[in-house]
Amino acid sequence: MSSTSPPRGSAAPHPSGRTGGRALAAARGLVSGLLTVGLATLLAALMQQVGATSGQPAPIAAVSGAFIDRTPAWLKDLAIAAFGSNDKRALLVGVVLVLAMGCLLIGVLATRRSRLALTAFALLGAVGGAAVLSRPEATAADAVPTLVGTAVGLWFLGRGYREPAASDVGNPARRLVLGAVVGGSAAYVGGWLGGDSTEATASREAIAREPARATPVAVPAGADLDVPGAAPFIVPNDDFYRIDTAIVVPRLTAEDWRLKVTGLIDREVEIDWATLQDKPMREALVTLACVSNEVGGDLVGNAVWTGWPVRELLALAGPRSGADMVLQTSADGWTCGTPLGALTDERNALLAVRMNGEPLPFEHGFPVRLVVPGLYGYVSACKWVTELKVTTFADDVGYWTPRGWSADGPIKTSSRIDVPRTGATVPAGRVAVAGVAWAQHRGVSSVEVQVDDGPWTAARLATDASIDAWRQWVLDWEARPGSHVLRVRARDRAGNLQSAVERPPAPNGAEGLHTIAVQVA
Ligand SMILES: Nc1nc2c(c(=O)[nH]1)N[C@H]1C(S)=C(S)[C@@H](COP(=O)(O)O)O[C@H]1N2
Ligand SMILES: [Mo]
Repeated sequence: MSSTSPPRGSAAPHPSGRTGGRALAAARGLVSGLLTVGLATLLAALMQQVGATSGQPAPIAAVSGAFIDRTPAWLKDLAIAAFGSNDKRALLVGVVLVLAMGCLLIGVLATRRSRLALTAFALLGAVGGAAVLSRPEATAADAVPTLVGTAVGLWFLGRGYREPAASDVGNPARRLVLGAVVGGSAAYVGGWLGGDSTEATASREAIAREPARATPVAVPAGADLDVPGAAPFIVPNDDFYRIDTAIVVPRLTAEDWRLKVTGLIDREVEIDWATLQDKPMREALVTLACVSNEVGGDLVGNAVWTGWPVRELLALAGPRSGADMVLQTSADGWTCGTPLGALTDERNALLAVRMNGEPLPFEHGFPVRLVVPGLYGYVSACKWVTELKVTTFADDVGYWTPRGWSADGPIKTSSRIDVPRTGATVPAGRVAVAGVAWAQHRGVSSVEVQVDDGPWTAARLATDASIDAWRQWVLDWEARPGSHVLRVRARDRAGNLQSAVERPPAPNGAEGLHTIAVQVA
């Protein structure tokens, strides 16, 4: 291999002088672009899977997204008129075509003005990177895939024109094919891993810009006690626990989403996103809890959910007598069986479309999921929901039932100490002991704390915001030096005292009192 530059000005001994040479040079530009985009797409998908980025799309999608955001309304309308719901796909094709043209030209340019060509290529990469960074919620890490992809593309392009013509005729062509295969496979795998995130991201961002039309929920001022270190009353989306079986998070567009009601009903009903938007939405405070949560664990969280009561959809379908369960199915095939009654009674069982005011994050079920107060997630909170089959517990089972978990999953009255942390050393004197307690759809009526073998002392409760939401509590403890054990228990409005008997999560939820050890200095 030689590092000699091609002769400048004269193309005589170089293949670019011939038509075949120029085609080869153009192809080299194209393959360099494919490598860049392919590797950037793959890397973006991988980084997104491990949570290293904020989940911004690869450069092509980002450029398209940035373009949409800056498109005047009349052009948008024109595009929708011309391409209908394929307008975003048309835009993507357009961006790819323009990029491909640019790369072809750069490839040809590289044979004569190599430095200019490399600069132009780097500029294209910079535009892609800038587009990624311009997306809402983007962080610096989101630009890394585009940077790496551009570096590899530049290297490939630079290598190509440095190759002396005499070396071997088969070699450059073979290298081009290899580059195209690597770039193409990376793009394919990246696109698959990213789950077609391009259109889905654009779809979600468009919804994020729409105002939420719902009767707002009132969160009373005293619902959050603001004790440092304790869980906030409303858990931000980014901090919310996530549990599902999805290796690749489904990324649907709202436009492609459909939900059908089937089974033991009077008439089949199918709704799409537009239909759902016209329904009267409401906001509700609901605390989700995972049946796998250990005593003291953090697989529980509270959020404001916006949605349409699912009972109204079921009423349109008309469940037949004899039905006692609804088998919910997700876009990725996961299922759960929910008691029909919990979806038809007066509670706020919602077809949720927003979480804390934002469109559902992809990880939490975009575009639509179920949120059912009082039931563990594994029997109720289907994300990416696509079908509700009205059926019976005798005829159907949800995903987790044959895997050792109960068919029924009402949430157990529970409580947790957030501060101090177990094992902590605290100064003697007044110490705030604080945490949360939950008894969804029954409501928490009291929380008590016990220090060592002392009496159970009532904690101060935060203002009750909803019987479906958790409740913060705090106790001012006069801490004396030494080792101490603290435990907590809650009582619900139905009169149940939290169970002190220790039971593991399987088959229907852990029991026992959260107990911590602290040192007082
Ligand atoms: N499609 C789908 N929905 C699902 C699950 C799943 O595996 N797939 N897991 C459920 C379980 S076990 C819980 S606890 C909740 C968690 O919801 P979150 O990830 O939004 O906190 O989602 C439920 N919905
Ligand atoms: Mo769960």
